[in-house]
Amino acid sequence: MAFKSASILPSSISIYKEGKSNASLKEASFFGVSVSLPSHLKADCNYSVIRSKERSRSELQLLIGAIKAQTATTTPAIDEAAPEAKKTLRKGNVIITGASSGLGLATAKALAETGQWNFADNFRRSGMPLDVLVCNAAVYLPTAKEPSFTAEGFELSVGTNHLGHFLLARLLLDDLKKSDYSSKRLIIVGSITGNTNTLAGNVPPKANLGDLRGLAGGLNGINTSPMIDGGEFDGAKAYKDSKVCNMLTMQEFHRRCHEETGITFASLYPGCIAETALFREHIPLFRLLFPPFQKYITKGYVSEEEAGKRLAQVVRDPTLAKSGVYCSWNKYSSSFENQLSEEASDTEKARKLWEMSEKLVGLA
Ligand code: LMG
Ligand code: PMR
Repeated sequence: MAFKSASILPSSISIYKEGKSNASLKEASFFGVSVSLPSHLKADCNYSVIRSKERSRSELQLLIGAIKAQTATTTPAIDEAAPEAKKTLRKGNVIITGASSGLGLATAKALAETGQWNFADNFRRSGMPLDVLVCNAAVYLPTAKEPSFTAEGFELSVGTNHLGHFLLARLLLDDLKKSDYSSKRLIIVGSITGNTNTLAGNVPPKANLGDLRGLAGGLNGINTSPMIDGGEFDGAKAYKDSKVCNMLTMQEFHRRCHEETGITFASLYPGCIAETALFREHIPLFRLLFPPFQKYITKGYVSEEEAGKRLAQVVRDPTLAKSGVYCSWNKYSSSFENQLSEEASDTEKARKLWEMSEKLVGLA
């Protein structure tokens, strides 16, 4: 279970100081410690814990991996046979720079595969409070002909974009509960492309979770389909499906946990970030034409910087503290509570998705 949990976590976790929250994630990670784990080889590395106060020197030393490159931390097993029990009876940390690929990644992977590394535990042991969790990492594999899989055998898009977030959010919910911060939030990034009540959501292939039969079977592509609805693999659809899962999960969290915890659960579509590493797998022609298409034709284009400011608003703006909502922005950059598609607001589907997901990630 430990391994299962650890290895479907997103590829990195960055922690950085206040004052950077309006900066782009690139800048923010300058002060960050990132945790890379094996199964999201291509994931964007955007789990960020924005800290509201300066920390003590000793805490800051934890952040000593203030290194721009991708960095991994892992934790050794408890060695019960060791005589110096005090020194070894806790999980330690290792920082590996350059861990988004190559040797660094392979090392982080080897450590994680020992089954003893689990970021959530590690974070808890650091004693740092968690006030806001942003689940933003995502992969998009529009040109893949065949599915690829996480270490646990889940189709990679849904494994990364939904199951990884679901597990991380569930594991860190207790930490959020304990926080004494004035406005605790859990944010899961959604997308217009998962919402079939929009033009963008009607561009084929359309999101559709069906009766979740593929998910129920474990999305492993062996004895079951790699797609949630049980259909043939389609990378673009898998991404859109995963975004429907994100939006459903946010609402299910709201229904199950908001009243008791006071945590704000929210999702958003920050606009079409047409120039982003999310499209690294797309064909070059798409990457060339998509930005002008969005800028001059659909007018849905936003820069990474503007999108970052929007997400930062959802993290900290007191006027965006309502729970259970999906935020969007109009052409004047004013936020509003947007309407989700029928499927993305289906309460029964949300419940089933929650229950199946917790089984798959080993929480039930
Ligand atoms: C699929 O193709 C791929 O097959 C798949 O592998 C994956 O990549 C997937 O979504 C990703 O896409 C999608 C295909 C669908 O799109 C294309 O092939 C077109 C690519 C377009 C890329 C953008 C570049 C556009 C270039 C235009 C030129 C730009 C020049 C800029 C210069 C500016 C200078 C001024 O495409 C189609 O199937 C075609 C038709 C799709 C239309 C979809 C619209 C459906 C509308 C339905 C409306 C329903 C009503 C909805 C209700 C709304 C209510 C509000
Ligand atoms: Mg889309 C108002 C129209 C609109 C918006 C806001 C988006 C957003 N897109 C729109 C329309 C269209 N797109 C139309 C009419 C087409 C057919 C030409 C089209 C095509 C298209 C493709 C091929 N669009 C795409 C792709 C992708 O590969 C992107 C995708 O689906 O990624 C999953 C994409 C997107 N369009 C968007 C947004 C936001 C995306 C990126 C998805 C995301 O950021 O989550």
